[in-house]
This record gives sequence, structure tokens and C-alpha cells, in this order.
Amino acid sequence: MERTFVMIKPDGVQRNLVGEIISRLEKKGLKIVGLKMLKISLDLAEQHYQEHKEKPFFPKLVEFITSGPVVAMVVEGIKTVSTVREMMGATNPLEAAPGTIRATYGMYMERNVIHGSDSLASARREINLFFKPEEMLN
Ligand code: IDP
Ligand code: MG
Repeated sequence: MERTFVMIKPDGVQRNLVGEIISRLEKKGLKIVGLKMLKISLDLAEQHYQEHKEKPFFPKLVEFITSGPVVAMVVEGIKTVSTVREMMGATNPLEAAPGTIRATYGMYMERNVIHGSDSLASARREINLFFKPEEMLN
């Protein structure tokens, strides 16, 4: 069993896609073991996206991710990191494979509705950033 970190970004929450997206994960057979809605602080946003801090799009990315509430989740299942990445589709919704979450609901690169950890190491780091142990199922 593997756990990954999934987040419905402010565009997904604002467009009332929370139920749709959680439903897709559940129907796939993945288990939600942590779930909360929060508004991300500037500090948390910068930590979460630390790998991108030198990129030109970093300021806009941080501004967007802190612009409204997000839904943060810990999701458990078999090979969950790669499964969720496949379900999400490519970063740019305009290039994401048909049927993926980003192709279906995303509009463009900066409004791609969902985040999912890109590796097991990222998953551990991101889960620890967003969730205390007592906020998750064992
Ligand atoms: P990922 O979300 O598919 O893992 P990353 O490369 O980690 O993609 O980028 C994090 C987020 O930053 C993306 O989801 C996207 O919203 C945004 N982003 C990535 N590359 C660009 C870019 O070239 N221009 C603008 N925004 C970008
Ligand atoms: Mg990433």
C-alpha cells in the first residue's frame, strides 16, 4: 500500500468540482485516509512548491494557490502515486490525454484543477506538510 498527497486547487473548489474529483478517486478504488479544506498560507505555499522557486512562474503559482480554499487529501491504494498522476493527466490540460481529470475539467496550465505528488519521496514530504499524524487514518 502506498499513500500520496492530492489537492483540489482553488479553481476546482471555486468551480464546484470537489465532489466530481473525489468521486473519480473513490470509484477507481483509492481510499481517502485524510481530508480537509483550508486556505494555504504564503509560507505553506512556498514550502509546497519549493522545487519551483527559481522558475519564472513561481510568484503567480504561489499567488494562485493561496487565492482561495483548497481541498487537501491523503489517498491510499496500490501504486497510488503513479495511479493518481495517470488519472490527473499531463500538467497542461490542453495536452492531457482525453478522459483524464485535467483534460476533462482543466482549462490551461495555470488552472489545471488538481495537484498530485510526483514521487513517493514528494508524497511523504507533502503529506507531512499538510497533515498531522492524528488527522489521518492509521
Ligand atoms: P505538476 O502539477 O503536473 O506536478 P509541476 O511541473 O510540478 O507540474 O508544476 C506545478 C504547477 O505549476 C503546475 O500544476 C502548473 O499549474 C504550474 N506550472 C507548471 N509549469 C508552468 C509553466 O511553464 N507556466 C505556468 N505555470 C506552470
Ligand atoms: Mg509537481
